[in-house]
Amino acid sequence: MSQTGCATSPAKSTFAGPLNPPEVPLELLMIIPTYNESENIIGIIERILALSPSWGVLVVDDHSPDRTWAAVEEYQKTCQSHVYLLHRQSDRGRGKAGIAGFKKGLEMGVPIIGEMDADGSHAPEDLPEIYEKIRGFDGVIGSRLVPGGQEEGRPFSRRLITRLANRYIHFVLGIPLRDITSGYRIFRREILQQVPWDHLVSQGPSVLQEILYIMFRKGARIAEVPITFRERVLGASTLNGKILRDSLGKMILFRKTYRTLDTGRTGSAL
Ligand SMILES: Nc1nc2c(ncn2[C@@H]2O[C@H](COP(=O)(O)OP(=O)(O)OP(=O)(O)O)[C@@H](O)[C@H]2O)c(=O)[nH]1
Ligand SMILES: [Mg+2]
Repeated sequence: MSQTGCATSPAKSTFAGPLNPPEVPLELLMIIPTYNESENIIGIIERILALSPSWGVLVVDDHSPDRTWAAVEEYQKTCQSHVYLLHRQSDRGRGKAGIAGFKKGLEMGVPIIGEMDADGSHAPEDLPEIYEKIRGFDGVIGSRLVPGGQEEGRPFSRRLITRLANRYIHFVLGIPLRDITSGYRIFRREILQQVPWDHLVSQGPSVLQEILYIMFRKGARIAEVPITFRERVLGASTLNGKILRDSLGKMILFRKTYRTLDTGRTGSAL
């Protein structure tokens, strides 16, 4: 496999592109953090690649015991598409994986960078509409909670938690979006460049809200597009009650940390 990049920290993280890189320039890079997603990852990659030759994926795997990273490496040998792998061998975590992915995407010079889950909850087929919407905006969120948005196969308790968590975050941080907990979103590199990636407070999933809050304090314009969110079918969830409580507890810390970031104009959403 050809190394199209270099290790971000010696021997702990390796970055590689496809064996036969495509000639078409990369316009959209979707970061997919993975941990034990070997049953899901190749299907998701293929569904994204089928949408446009100038769209690609960056899988950020934390040395999954089920060897998700090895499945991606095998795929890179045969495909002629923008498929990249950041294989992190220490420092496990959804939050840190996302941060490493955005930093790598910025380093690669990609104009629009997004993130989504590997478990099928975020349908690649919603991506064209999300991408289309970014004209005139700094970012777009795939939203379950705007008109037209849906959740399929989710128990009532999970739907309730999503709604209560969003109300709480909205109350504490004042972010004018409905689905602040959505992990399906894309951003322009100009707004991503304003995020202090090496100094974020979050280590876990609350990084999703921390990034959005920083962007809003800096005046970002973010839109929401309805999506149908589907409950995971294969593999196991990594979310638990402790992670949820820790994440929600972080919102007050974000408020204290970033309140003074205001650049004079306030972010808006449509
Ligand atoms: N790299 C990396 N990815 C992770 C880690 N934990 C979770 N992920 C990935 O992050 C995404 C979201 O994780 P899920 O376990 O589906 O969590 P969730 O979507 O909040 O919870 P569910 O609704 O139960 O699916 C998936 O693609 C996971 O594989 C981790 O420690 N490292
Ligand atoms: Mg999930």
